[in-house]
Amino acid sequence: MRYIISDIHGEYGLFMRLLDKIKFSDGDTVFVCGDMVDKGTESVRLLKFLLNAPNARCILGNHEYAFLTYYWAVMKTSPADFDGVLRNLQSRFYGDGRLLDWDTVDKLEALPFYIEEPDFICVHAGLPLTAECGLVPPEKARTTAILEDRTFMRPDVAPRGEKCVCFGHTPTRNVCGEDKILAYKRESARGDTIGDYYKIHLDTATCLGGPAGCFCADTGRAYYAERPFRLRY
Ligand SMILES: [Mn+2]
Repeated sequence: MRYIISDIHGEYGLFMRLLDKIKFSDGDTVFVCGDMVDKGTESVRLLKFLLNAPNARCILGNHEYAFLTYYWAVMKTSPADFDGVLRNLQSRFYGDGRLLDWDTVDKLEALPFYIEEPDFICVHAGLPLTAECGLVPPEKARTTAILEDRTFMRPDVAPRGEKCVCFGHTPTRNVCGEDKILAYKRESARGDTIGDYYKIHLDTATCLGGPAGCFCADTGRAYYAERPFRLRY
């Protein structure tokens, strides 16, 4: 099965509980639509797991991109002091930053901005639309639009594309008042496969006390792992 998730934000434990819940195994694949890091306390642990798992496919979110931008700036000022640079980068993560190593930094730097599958596209925030509400292909979209654009989340934005667009970036509670995955179904489609949807908004506000949630591309079902206790902000 193919599962899609976004905006885990350092919540390693909750993410693992979600994998347990869906009985994630070697034959499955998880697609992660960015923002794996920051806010939670286990960003690096989560990165190490995801960037080394053969059946996890990840893209950059604005939080990873901000980290890389910082890294590139630091490298311009002190490129020879590798130990110093790594310590500097470690201090940028709240919680488990000391676990950061060069292998993780290099793998992060190699991540793409999008993933395109035969029936869906993963981006972090969205894709621009043409005047006719068609999707601008991800290879032609500006990276800032892919990473930051908040237009795509609006319920009235209904792209006419063959492929379903999966995205996160903004908690769905801002759209519907609940921490749940919003899957927008095509008219008169059954909904039991991802091709029956035109877009799927995946950010369940995990960093704000919400559950971790994922969508199964092969059944059209959403799964959630709730926290053992409810945090309120
Ligand atoms: Mn984001």
